[in-house]
Amino acid sequence: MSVKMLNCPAVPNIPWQEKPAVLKDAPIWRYDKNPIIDRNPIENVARIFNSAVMPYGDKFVGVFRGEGRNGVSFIYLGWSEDAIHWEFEKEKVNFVNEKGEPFQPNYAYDPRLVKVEDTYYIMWCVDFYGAAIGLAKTTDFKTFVRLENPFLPFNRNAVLFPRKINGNFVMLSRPSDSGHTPFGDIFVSESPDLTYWGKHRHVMGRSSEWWESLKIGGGAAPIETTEGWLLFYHGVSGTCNGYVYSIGGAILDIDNPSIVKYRCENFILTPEAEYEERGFVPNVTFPCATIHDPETGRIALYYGAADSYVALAFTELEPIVDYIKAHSVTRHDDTEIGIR
Ligand code: BMA
Repeated sequence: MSVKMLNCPAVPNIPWQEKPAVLKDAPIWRYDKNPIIDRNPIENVARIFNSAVMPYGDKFVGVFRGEGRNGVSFIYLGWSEDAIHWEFEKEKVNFVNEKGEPFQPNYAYDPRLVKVEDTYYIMWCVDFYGAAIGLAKTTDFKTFVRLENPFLPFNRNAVLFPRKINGNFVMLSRPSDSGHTPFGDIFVSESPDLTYWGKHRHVMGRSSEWWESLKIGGGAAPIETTEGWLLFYHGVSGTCNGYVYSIGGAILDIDNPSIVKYRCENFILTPEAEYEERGFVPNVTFPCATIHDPETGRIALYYGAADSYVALAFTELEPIVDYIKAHSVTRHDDTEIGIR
């Protein structure tokens, strides 16, 4: 392998399925038993989607967006032996503040889960007098301590990098409005302590490519590679029949992630399967996590499908990086440092 993953543990039990021979030019392929999480997965939870998972010891853990029968989303914890079949805890995650007192959000959706050093961080969309970013930490998946909300409303799609860069925590986010946000670019911010955030930089904007011409947002936690940070993100087009959410790929500079080195002009996955095209919100593929193995270069990408299911797709490091580079189109907005 000429491209390598850096600073991530081996995951010998990564879920995997070989690329079907019929698939010629697609860099990524769906698990043939998708969706992996069906409707009504927990009592009083109608749908689980847009959720994040990661290895934990020799098992897997996940934070899941469970939308209740009352239409409100909270985060549920799940455990798995194989990262495909999941057992969920019946009660939603109960957060506390730093004094140990209950501090439950009014709602919580689209969680991401990222380990930095010895701590696991969850970031999600919280009600902070409007949609904004919630942040919490855990070391044992029993106690979840909420930290300061990092950004002012309105904001969504926060994704922490899995290690500090130049001594600071680094987080992607997508400033938004209070509704369904018909615009949006990805920004990056830094913090020495996860309380005070600054050095805000523009990473990349919606592009002239139709599939991501309306808005974009960070997806899975970036994977550190010898080519830069590999980012799977979502891109949205506004059709006459509503939004369509596809998955894109980009590679960010390792020391200055506001600089986009490569950005794939093609989507790498777009709603095609029935469970992506049909559901509570049709035509949504929404990436939130990867499990990846540096030994084999295998990547398992977890995405929400049609706001109804969790689905799984596979790719490999070298072919996906080659594909992104071969189809890369960057603009000045992408490659500049991102401050004006
Ligand atoms: C976005 C978010 C996602 C959702 C998507 C499509 O605004 O709320 O959770 O998947 O819309 O409905």
